[in-house]
Amino acid sequence: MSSPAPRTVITFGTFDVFHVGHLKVIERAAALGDRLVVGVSADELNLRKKGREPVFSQGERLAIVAALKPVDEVFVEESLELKRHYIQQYAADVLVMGDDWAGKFDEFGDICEVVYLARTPAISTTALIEKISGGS
Ligand code: C2G
Repeated sequence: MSSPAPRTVITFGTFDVFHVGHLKVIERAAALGDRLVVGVSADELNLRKKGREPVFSQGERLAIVAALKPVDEVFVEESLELKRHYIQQYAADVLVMGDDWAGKFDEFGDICEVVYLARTPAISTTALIEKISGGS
């Protein structure tokens, strides 16, 4: 008897100034399948989207995410518009995002399951940067 095909989960993020909220979403995403693939957004994409460079470069952010136990594979997310392509390229069965993105990726429900997980409260890269730089 053949065993069922492994279930691939994909998630995306910047993961800048890596914190426990990032860890939790990655752990919970991994628990939804057998293999976790993470798209780490490119420096260029961040600059375009947020108007500032990330604190850590894409090479550093990729290395941190790739070293996590629940992560099987990482790649650079070059554009937000390429989500469908990445889901297909990595043959993902499930797309997981934090619920700050709720509803935004429902269109991919035709090719995979789309799951939004509750964000970890009271922690964000922006708040950390402000705290570290003495802002609050
Ligand atoms: N996250 C979380 N809890 C927090 C902070 C972040 O669960 N307190 C989750 C986000 O919801 C997201 C992941 O951690 O699923 C990565 O967060 P960001 O690095 O802020 O990613 P973002 O810049 O929103 O992603 O295609 C999406 C892009 O790559 C951008």
